[in-house]
Order: sequence, then structure tokens, then C-alpha cells
Amino acid sequence: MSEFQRTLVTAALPYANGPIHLGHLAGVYVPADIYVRFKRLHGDEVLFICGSDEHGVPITLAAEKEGITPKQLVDRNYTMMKESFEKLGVLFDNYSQTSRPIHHETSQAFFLDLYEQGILKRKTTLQFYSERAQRFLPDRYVEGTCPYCGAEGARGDQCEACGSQMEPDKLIEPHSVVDGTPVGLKESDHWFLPMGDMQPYLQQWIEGHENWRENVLNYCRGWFERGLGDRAVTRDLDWGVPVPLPDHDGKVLYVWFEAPIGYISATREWAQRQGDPEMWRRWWQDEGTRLIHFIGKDNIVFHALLFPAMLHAHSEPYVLPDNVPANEFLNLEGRKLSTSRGYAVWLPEYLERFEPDSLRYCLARNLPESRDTNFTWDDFQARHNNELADVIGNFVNRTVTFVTRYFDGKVPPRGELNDNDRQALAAIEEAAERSREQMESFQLRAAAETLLLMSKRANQYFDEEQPWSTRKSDMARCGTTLYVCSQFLRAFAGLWAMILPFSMQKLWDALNLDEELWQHGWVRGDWMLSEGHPIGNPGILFTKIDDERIEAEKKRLEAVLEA
Ligand code: B3M
Ligand code: ZN
Repeated sequence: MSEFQRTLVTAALPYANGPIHLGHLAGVYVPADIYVRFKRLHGDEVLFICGSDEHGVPITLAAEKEGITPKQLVDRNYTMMKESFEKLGVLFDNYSQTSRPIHHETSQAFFLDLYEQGILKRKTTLQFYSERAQRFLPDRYVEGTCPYCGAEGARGDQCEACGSQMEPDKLIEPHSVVDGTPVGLKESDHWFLPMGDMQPYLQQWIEGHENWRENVLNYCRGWFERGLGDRAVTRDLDWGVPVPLPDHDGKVLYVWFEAPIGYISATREWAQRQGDPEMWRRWWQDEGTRLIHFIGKDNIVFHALLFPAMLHAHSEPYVLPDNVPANEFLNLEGRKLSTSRGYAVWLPEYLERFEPDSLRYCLARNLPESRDTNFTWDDFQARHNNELADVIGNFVNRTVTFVTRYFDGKVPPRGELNDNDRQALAAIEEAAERSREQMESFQLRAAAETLLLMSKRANQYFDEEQPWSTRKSDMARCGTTLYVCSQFLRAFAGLWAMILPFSMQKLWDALNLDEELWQHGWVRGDWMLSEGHPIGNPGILFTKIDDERIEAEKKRLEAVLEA
């Protein structure tokens, strides 16, 4: 179907300054993982790359607060984040860290490549400087009075009250938001990537991707209208990747310059672990690679414009993203998430109380693909109980019970198919095909719905064929019905696996299917279970969630709001 031989999927590198929450999961990690699993189930070659983004001022400040070094802070958070991803079944081929030497080397070499080609421009800039802290402060850590509207609390880069962009020297009475002391201005030389010069190229490249999500294209067009201009790629900070040039003490690569290079470093690290250090080039420098960046909407400019500009400018031939499926935001009980106020559902806590598949499912059904969506605990409960338990779990349970009780735990003989049997089997094929198309075009939420409809159809078929009564009147008919139902089980295991890996693994095992097939493609050739194939009992896949547990979660959030 395409000229690509392999797919490289990246998920935005989360900042290592706190645990993962539902917003991150809905926006990036759950869709990315579902997509990767989908590709694998279809036998495609995929590499799934992520890692933590460990530089930047928030990390330094958080570490100072705790009285530990930034490295100690990020290492601790790294382990915690990596574990919770694994427990949710989000399985990267490599989850790396941008504070590792391999990333420092990779991003420094990237910078030097651009520098040596003479692409980067040097400019003298005015930066906020705190005498008290003896360091430069990034714009958003400085506040003052807006010269345009007079509002207090305008930030060094922008006034939220009137929306004006701020030049550092315009802000009145600037002071540090860290310690409240006044800050001054100091000259500092920096390196810039001339994005403005590259705009015609970028514009043409973006317009060649009409199939991208509308929100992504619109963001880019907005940037083009305002004009791209030069973008600084260095900063005055001490925690980060040092600028690899003489006389650049106290300067590091801008975090948004080096972080995306983290995808490359993580691939290099993975290749080294495979014992083939040069293999990363196959993924980044060979045209046969289809590169996909899963991100949240606030990262669009960096992944759809800045990083592609960098990759294009490099003297070696890098692949550019083929798609950047950015998601909008997920709200929580009708309000914006706020990590600073603690208004969020944190993944490690969720995992202590509920099953990973329930959340993967609920988010998949409610992904903010084209607009912001809303997570509520009531909806979570309803989807788990009415869809996972009552539709999927119930069908698995009734089919397995019948096959075990009346057919010796084996797929019964096929017998003669009636119209309903044929239509039911066709419904499986249609759902497989339709969900495949939806997944390929990044409509994950629609794909989940397609699978739910197929699962409802399975129950409907069971009800229509009434095997509980044909078992007494016409055992051959009853057998044919259960033959068809067994094929639904096979389809559930193969198709739902991308969204419900834990429960479908149980079903897969109960169906005595090949582990290899589960890892690398369920759809190859003849997927149906044959007569006599043994079917075991996977146990109860989804236990209903009662009101009490949901009330407790709602109370937790209310307590945050009242605090
Ligand atoms: N650290 C920002 C974010 O989580 C971020 C992404 C980096 S991707 C290279 O929104
Ligand atoms: Zn203002």
C-alpha cells in the first residue's frame, strides 16, 4: 500500500519533572502505543522510541527546592515514569534520557554540523539577568508591568492580559518569579537557526501533506502567516547540553533544539544495544522509513516546523516526518488539568487502584483527535461496565462456557452456514478492514468504535441464534453457531489486542494461539480457528467497577478544588 518498508514512531519526550497524568496519556502515549501495536499485529516492522526530556529551567528549580542535583532529580523521575509506562502496557523499544552522554554527543554533533555549514547566525541579545542568583533567567521566570495595557504580572515574553508579545527591554520593573528580587538586562551572544530563510521550503513541504490533521495544518499556516524569523538555538543556563564551541561557558543548547534530537540519540542507544551501532541510520537516513511523531498540540511548531527544518538543514540526508498526528487536550470532569494545583489523575496512583486496560480503553474511545475531550469518572465506569464487561467480557464468557460444556472445549464442526452465520463472519472481516483503514489514517478513536460495534454484533448474533435452545433441538446447528462465535473470539484477541493488551493476552493464551502470531501479525493468511481447536477459559476478563470506587475518585478531585 505504500513505498515505506518500516515505521519509526516517536512519542513526545515527557519532561522529567513529575509523574505522567491522564492528559499526557490521552494526548500522546496511549494513541502512540495503540498505533505501534496495530502496526505490529499487521506484521509491519516498527520501532517505538521515547525517553525523558531532562533539561530546562523547571528541572533546575525543582531540584534546588529539594536540595538535590538536577541529575538526581531526573534519574529518580526517569525510573518512576518508565515503570508506570510499562505497567500501562506502553512498551517502547527504548526509553532513554536526554541527560545521557550519548544524547549530549549526538546533539552537539548535530549543532556542529549546522554551525560548520555556516547555517547558524550569531547575534547579540538582551537577556534578563538576576544579580541575586548570579544567573540569566528565562523570560517566563520574569514578571513586571505591561507597557501596553498596564497590567501587573505580565511575563517577560508575553502579557497574558492583552496578549502582546514582550521585548525584554519593554517590561516595566521586571522581577524574578523565583525569589521576587529585581532583575536587570545583560548582553549575551546566541546562535540562531534562520527559520525565516527556510520558510519557503517548509511551506511547500507542509502543503505536500494534505492528509495531515486539520489542526496541525492550521497551526502551521498560522505560523507561516506571522512569518518564521530566526530562532535562537542556544540559551544562558548551566543545566543542559553545553554548546560545543570554545568561549561558550554557561551556554547550553536550547532545550527545544536538543530534545527532538533525543529521538535520534535514543535510536542510536537502541542500535548499540542490538550490537549494531550503525543500524540507527537505517531508521533515520533511509527513504524506506516512515517517521511518525505522536505529540500534543502544544508541541506542533517544534515537530512540524523546527525539527523538520533542522533535519533538512543537516548535511546528511535525514528522513522528515511523514505525519505528525497531534492531539488536542483532555479535560478532567469539565475543567482544565492543572499540574501545579494537583488537579490531575496521576498514572502511578491510577495503577494502584484500577486495571491498565480500563484506562487504555476509556481513553481510546475518547481521544481528543480533533477537539478537546472530557474525562469523567462516571464515563470511565460506564465504559468499563457497559462495554468492556457487558459486551466484550460477556461474549467471551458465554462462548467459552458453551464450548466447554457442550463441545468438550473444542471448536465445533462448522456444519452448514445460514445467512446469519455468513453475515456474522463477514462482519468480522469488514470490521478488521475498516479499523485498519481508520488506524492507517490516524482515526484511532473511530477504529475503537468499529471494534466495539463488531463486538456488539457478536452478542447480537449469539442472541439471535439462541444456542441455549438449539442445544436441545438441533445440536449440529448449535455447533455451527459456536463455530462462528469462536471466530469472534479469535477476532477479539487479534483486533482488540492493540487497545486491551493485558486482557487480550489472557484470551490469546486461552485460545492456545501462537505467541509469535501475537507479536507479529494476526492477519496473515487464514486467521480462522479450525474445527477441533482447543479453547480454554481465560477467566473473568473485566470485573465490574462499583459506585463506591468511583465516588472515592470524584471526592479526591473535589478535595483538590476546595484546597
Ligand atoms: N518535553 C514537552 C511536553 O511534554 C516536551 C516534549 C519534547 S519532545 C522532543 O509538552
Ligand atoms: Zn498587557
